[in-house]
Amino acid sequence: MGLTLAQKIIKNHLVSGEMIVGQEIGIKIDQTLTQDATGTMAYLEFEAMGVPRVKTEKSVAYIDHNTLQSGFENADDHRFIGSVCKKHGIYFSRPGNGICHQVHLERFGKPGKTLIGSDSHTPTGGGIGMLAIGAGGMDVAVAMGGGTYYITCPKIVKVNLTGKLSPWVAAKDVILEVLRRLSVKGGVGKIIEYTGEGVKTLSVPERATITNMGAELGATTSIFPSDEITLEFLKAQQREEDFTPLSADSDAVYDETVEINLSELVPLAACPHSPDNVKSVAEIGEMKIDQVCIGSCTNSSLLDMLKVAYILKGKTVHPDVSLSIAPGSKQVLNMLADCGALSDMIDAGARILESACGPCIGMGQSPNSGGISLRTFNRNFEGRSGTKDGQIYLVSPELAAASALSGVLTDPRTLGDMPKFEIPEIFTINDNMVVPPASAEDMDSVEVLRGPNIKPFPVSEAMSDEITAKCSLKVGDNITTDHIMPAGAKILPLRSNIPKISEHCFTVCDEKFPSRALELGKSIIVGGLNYGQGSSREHAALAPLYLGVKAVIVKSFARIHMANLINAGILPLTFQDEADYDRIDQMDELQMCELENIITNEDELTITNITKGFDFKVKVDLSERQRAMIKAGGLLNYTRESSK
Ligand code: MIC
Ligand code: SF4
Repeated sequence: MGLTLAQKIIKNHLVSGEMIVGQEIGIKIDQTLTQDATGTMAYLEFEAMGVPRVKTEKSVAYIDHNTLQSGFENADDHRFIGSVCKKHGIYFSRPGNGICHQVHLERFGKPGKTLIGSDSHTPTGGGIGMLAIGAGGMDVAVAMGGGTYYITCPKIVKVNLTGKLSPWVAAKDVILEVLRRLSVKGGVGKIIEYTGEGVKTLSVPERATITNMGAELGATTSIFPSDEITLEFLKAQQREEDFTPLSADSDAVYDETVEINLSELVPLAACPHSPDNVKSVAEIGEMKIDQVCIGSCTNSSLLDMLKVAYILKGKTVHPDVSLSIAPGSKQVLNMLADCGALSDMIDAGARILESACGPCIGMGQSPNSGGISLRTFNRNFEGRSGTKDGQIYLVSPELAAASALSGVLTDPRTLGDMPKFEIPEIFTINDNMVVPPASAEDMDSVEVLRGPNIKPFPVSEAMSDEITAKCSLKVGDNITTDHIMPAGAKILPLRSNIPKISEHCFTVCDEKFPSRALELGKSIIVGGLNYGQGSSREHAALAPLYLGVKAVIVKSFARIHMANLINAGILPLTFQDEADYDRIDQMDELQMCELENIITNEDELTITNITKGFDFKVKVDLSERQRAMIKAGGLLNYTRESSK
């Protein structure tokens, strides 16, 4: 039986387990990436492991999220990360060099290699045929130390692309269509593999837009074959030697198939407040807009920007619209400047932002009250923009630029003939903002610089045999990590200070949660389906840990967040019968006994609701390794214990 492309890469990197769907497998990791908002924790964890130099083929640390620097905190973090990198063998991409996923695709990613990154959009690398997976910072730290990365062996979904995109219909519309069909939980436990004749019509940046936003499906990752288009891209990046042709076997067997005829797609938008709330522009109808933001790791490539500049050239942004543009990397910005496209954008009235995440993570450019904002980003969760009642629509750069001129949601197909946009024969290469690490001889003399913003991470205790605690919070379906641990300009600078950032935990849902949880001392959270979707931020587990949360009982979990809970030593449980969710209220007292035995040997656990006087069952859906981690009180304790 033939293998799919993802299966081939997994097989080449398999360290433990068997490739059987649903079983835990361990894979060897070739490359890692971190970004600054998750990076400080990841490097503190790496330091705690005591490995002198990273053991990966390439590890890169990017500074792209916390670049506002409105106090000393971000700058402290940048300095800390820069010095750790120098000492321990990690390449350091300085602020201004660009968004991690865009730069990694341009300069470091390699077809057929494995990459894990402490950011959920790491699957961008799937655009050049990498097996690129988002993970918690602790997992990335372990991989840097040469440790194995564990995942549940996923199902493989084939997305068969046929036809060719019509003029002004974009790669963004492809992934929005996939999201419309599969939903934000449709990819959980799955890898999305793109195949078919239509693949050849898509450039690498277009493929990367699609794999990037596969994160919104909850998928483990997404991947395209590595073919002549990949070669052309790598050649233009002067990295021809990194190319390997890769594709699925012709007799590969997939678990599911989705058919998409590119020729039939139309411009789409994800409406507030979920990336799967997708409608066509025609369905939404004429809608006045207040803001347009173009950029983010989903849509900030040179090709995207050239299309935007072409649409804006010689025109003026509508007087009622604020347009901001953040090119994804220094390479993109430089090339836009050199060819005059940047000037076309500035001339039209665009507000040019630094090559960084910026508005995508609420770092500036929050819309006006109730404002309608079209963004080329990948997430439109409630409040993420920094304006609680902001109405965020996710769209393609083409649609965004056309609408910025007209002031209303505009179908870009009304723009007339579309010229051919192609990647250049050669990109401008200058890696002068990537600082290489010190040599093995010099590394000992490098001093790690820690400012007052860098606080140690919370220590978790070994699991106790009984948990009797109140439900400090009950939440509904599709709770995102932006609900659990909000980001934005005010909170992001606290990422290296767990006690401080915990004061904001879940405040989007309930302002009193942090004080209530602290007062209770220990507690349990109850939630619905797809709990913890979205980002990889382990702060969404570390803050609850600091606030005394011992267990989370939900209808289902998102992949990365569940792994982060286990890494933090918090017990993740799922309802056997979802109807029991309705029988529990916030502040009910719940009791779990004989945990030592049950977590070691059993697949289910009976919990007593002491307040209401009934028992209910939950699933203990954990691998042997995860059970050992929970008992030890998290990954760091487990690693320490197993290395004794
Ligand atoms: C995001 O897009 O939500 C982030 C900010 O990039 C996160 C990482 C973080 O919270 O630092 C992600 O996607 O993992
Ligand atoms: Fe940055 Fe936004 Fe991409 Fe996250 S989704 S890495 S915040 S650009």
